[in-house]
Amino acid sequence: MTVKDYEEIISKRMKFARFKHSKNVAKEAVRLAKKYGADIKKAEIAGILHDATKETDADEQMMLIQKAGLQLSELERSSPKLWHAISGSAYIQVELGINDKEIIDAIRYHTTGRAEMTLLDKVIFIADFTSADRDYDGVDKMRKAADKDLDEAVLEGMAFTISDLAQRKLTIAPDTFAGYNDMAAQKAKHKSK
Ligand code: DGI
Ligand code: FE
Ligand code: FE
Repeated sequence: MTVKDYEEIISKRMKFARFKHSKNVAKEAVRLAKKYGADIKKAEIAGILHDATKETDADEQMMLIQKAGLQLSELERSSPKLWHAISGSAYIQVELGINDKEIIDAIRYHTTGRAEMTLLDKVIFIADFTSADRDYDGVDKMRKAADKDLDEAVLEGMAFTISDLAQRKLTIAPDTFAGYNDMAAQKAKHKSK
């Protein structure tokens, strides 16, 4: 299947605004992949598909997760915002027959991040923060960071998410903390050299 095929498939699963967002993330992911040497084709595919199940019924998401042999932790179950990343990674395997682990993981961890993120994980994580449709306080700072240093941008994005969630007294997934700690520890190591 081509990226055009994927576009057509997901356009039927979501409203136009999210479809635009998905196309913008794919475009930004390709730009970042070129800049940082990630696989351009995989970046485009993971970008277009990253929110494939964001507007999918909870029941269907749970079915996809089960079909892919995945399990939600207690905390993930109680955080609906996290479901689409997991069910999205399930959907592309179960319904689209994608078996590329790098693409599957980039979608699985696009919301939380994780420890030891791959280059593709980072490209998708940041493309979601800096895509053309994003317009939050600090988006210019994130875009500048993304152009300068991908790792620094990932750390900045994770710090932003954690502060925001803590401010709102929401649960924070272990993968989110693991990603933050991993990137912060790497930065500390480089600094002390
Ligand atoms: O799907 P998008 O809107 O494009 O972006 P996303 O997949 O990064 O989702 C962002 C939402 O997910 C935002 O409302 C914050 C939330 N989120 C991110 N990390 C965590 C989280 N929510 C919880 N409960 N825990 C997390 O660790
Ligand atoms: Fe998302
Ligand atoms: Fe997104």
